[in-house]
Amino acid sequence: MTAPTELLEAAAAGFRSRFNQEPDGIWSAPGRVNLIGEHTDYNGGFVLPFAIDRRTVVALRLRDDRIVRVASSFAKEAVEISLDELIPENLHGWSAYPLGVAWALGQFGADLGTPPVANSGKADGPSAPGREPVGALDGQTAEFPELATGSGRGFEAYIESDVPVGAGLSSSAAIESAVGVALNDCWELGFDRRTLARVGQLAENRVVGAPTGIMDQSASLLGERDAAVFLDCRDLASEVVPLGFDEAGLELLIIDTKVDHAHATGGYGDRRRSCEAGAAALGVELLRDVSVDDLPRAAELLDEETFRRVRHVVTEDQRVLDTVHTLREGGPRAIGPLLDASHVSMRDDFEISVPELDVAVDAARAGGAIGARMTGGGFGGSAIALTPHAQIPAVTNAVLTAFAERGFRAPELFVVHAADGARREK
Ligand code: GAF
Repeated sequence: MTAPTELLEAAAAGFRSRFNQEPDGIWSAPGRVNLIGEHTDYNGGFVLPFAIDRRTVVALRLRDDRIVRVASSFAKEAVEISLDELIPENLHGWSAYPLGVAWALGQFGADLGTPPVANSGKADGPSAPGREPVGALDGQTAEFPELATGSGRGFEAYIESDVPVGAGLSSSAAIESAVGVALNDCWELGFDRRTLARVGQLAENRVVGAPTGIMDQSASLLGERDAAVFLDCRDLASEVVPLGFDEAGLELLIIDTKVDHAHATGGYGDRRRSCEAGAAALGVELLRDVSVDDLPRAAELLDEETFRRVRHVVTEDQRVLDTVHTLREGGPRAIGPLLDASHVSMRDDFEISVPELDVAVDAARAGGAIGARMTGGGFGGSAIALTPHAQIPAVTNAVLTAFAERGFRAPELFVVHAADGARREK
């Protein structure tokens, strides 16, 4: 982990060297880890992620014309585009994340000064010349904001980050959230954090092309130190739930399996479609509306595979509620069995685990973790192990040994702490 001041200085220095100017300001947003509640967000259910102490930093300056230039420490070339050409079809590669957010802000009401185009006339979102109305994402019932104004001014941005890429810790949501708060300030849009989360989700869905839910951006924007974000993904109501890991002598260990995963292709979208098919067959809009008591009836109505997908989502929603209750009533040492049960459900019912994740979870438990599960969208990425401080060396050793025995690529293990969400730094 890079010290925050070093990251800020690196972003400012990177900005100066690329653009020969001082930035107007510096903003940052964290990655996230999900404690529990997987593949429940796009089903309108519950999640319990937290923002982590790994951040993405954006140095940004408004220009007097309509040119946008973005650069970063992880790409050789700066990308340049005019606000007039800012449409999803023109955005590719890493710059699709920051530029997608600028586009999505326009879809949510920022007047980017783009020329008027025919309005599609849909009534379920804000409407203004120059943008398509945004439909409700994932059946979210949160209100749309008032129309915002924007300056229509171009900008230059330089991005630096110490959120690991590909580890399932939402490096993409960290970019989206950091750019979202930066442009919200500079363009004086006045959007609240929930709206900025939806802006990030829209960029991810329509520009990057990953059919993901609202969890990652919400954690990055709403996180608080030493606490998790308990989010109802239907109405976006959230509560901060203290974790109490420190007081209980616990650490959250990340086990990055180094197995690549991508949500724009493959299994993530398939699982989403299974959930939608299950909901339709059960006559509900979202699986959130199915309870554990409804499962026997669901078993009669659904084919075997769809039933297992539905059972994961329904029981996972309940596990999130149980985890929040347990954290409040019994403390974090009591949530181990819920984490373990979540992993089994993802492995056997939702089938999104991979051998490396299963080995990581089993070895961590054998080494002394009090609960472990894969985290994030699955098919690779990281597992988490809730571990007594004194057991960290034993758990680390157990995981490294188990991976070596199976001939897996060596994983990376590190501890994360719950941190504050996106903010202006300077
Ligand atoms: C990924 C997605 F981006 C989230 O929206 C969520 O669905 C998660 O996978 C699974 O819980 O991180």
